[in-house]
Amino acid sequence: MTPFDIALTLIIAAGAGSGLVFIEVLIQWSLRKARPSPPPRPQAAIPPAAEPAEALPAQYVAPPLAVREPVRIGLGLRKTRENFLARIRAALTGSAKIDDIYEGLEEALIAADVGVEASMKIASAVRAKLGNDNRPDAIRDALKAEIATILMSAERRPADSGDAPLVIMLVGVNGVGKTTTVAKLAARLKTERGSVIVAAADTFRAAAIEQLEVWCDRAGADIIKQSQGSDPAAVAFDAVKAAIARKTRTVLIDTAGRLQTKVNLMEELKKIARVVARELPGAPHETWLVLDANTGQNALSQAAIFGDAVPLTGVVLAKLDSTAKGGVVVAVADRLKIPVRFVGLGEAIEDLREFDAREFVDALFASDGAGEQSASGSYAA
Ligand SMILES: Nc1nc2c(ncn2[C@@H]2O[C@H](COP(=O)(O)OP(=O)(O)O)[C@@H](O)[C@H]2O)c(=O)[nH]1
Ligand SMILES: [Mg+2]
Repeated sequence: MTPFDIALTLIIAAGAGSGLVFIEVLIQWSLRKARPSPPPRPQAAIPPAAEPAEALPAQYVAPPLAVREPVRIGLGLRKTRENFLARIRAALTGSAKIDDIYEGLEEALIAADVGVEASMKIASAVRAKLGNDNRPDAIRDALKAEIATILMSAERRPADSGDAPLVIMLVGVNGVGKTTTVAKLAARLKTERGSVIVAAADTFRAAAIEQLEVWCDRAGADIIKQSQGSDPAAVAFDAVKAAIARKTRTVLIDTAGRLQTKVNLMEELKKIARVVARELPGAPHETWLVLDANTGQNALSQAAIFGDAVPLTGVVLAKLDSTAKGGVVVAVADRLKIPVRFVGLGEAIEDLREFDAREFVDALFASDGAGEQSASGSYAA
């Protein structure tokens, strides 16, 4: 190769090289144009993009009242039923020995929070009725009848206040669902009986009074309130006085439930009852203990504490929808001998159902989903 050839080769190579570099640059450039640019790295201090401002209402607007049918007891009892029936089924199919069957039944009842005493009583009553008959259907039917008998034995006619306003006071420990129940009752009794006044007699927290105001607004009930920290008995007194003057049909008294200050609380409740009776003899016509269905057997000691202060005429079992231990209804009826008036089956204003022993037992024993249908069918909403 002559020096000229070498020089020529070098020039060609350099030219090709730079040509290649040029082509590479071109390719890179066009590729970058085609690729979407990578998303900007999120900045830690800036929260994720918010909804457009116009999508948010300027003010929270409560959904309209009664947008749907009241919940059915079968639906509310789903958790209790599933748990209870599975155990009953296991007891009835697991063993041919009669002792084992009844032991299994007792366990199923206790697990549903019927209480040891009532569970043993029910199981032995069924056994006394059936003897050695171990047909599952017969046992199931007898069990159902026995539970219904206990529930019905506690039933009582509701109080009648004549032409005067019917005064109902709700008591119970904090958080069981008193205020929610007052609101649900206000909406319901407004439709059934006419005008309602609610007394905001839980004056401990300002938020409690505000909560009740919102509910009353939605329920279409009047509210009598005073400022935070005022005397609850004075609020109740004002409410009854206003109800008499306005010829209001029903007064609902919401009360505080701080059990930490047990002595004070009980004195406060007694005073409310006393003061109300002074204004309207016979009032409060009903005093209902609100129980959280999740509480289980502790419900009975709550009943004892409140029952010592004010004579209880009924129970409202709230939050039955959120427990598998709805059998506490049976324990309450058996031990306290006071009727369950209503059950709470959810957080919405319509989620309150008048308690009906037969409907309850039917729903409890309804197999897989049938409870919802039979309950809705047998009970006008
Ligand atoms: N799931 C369910 N929650 C309920 C029911 N009743 C009340 N609650 C809830 O229980 C909580 C306490 O209720 P509240 O009425 O303020 O209790 P209070 O302290 O006794 O007045 C609230 O979050 C309610 O929404 C019910 O029947 N079912
Ligand atoms: Mg409350």
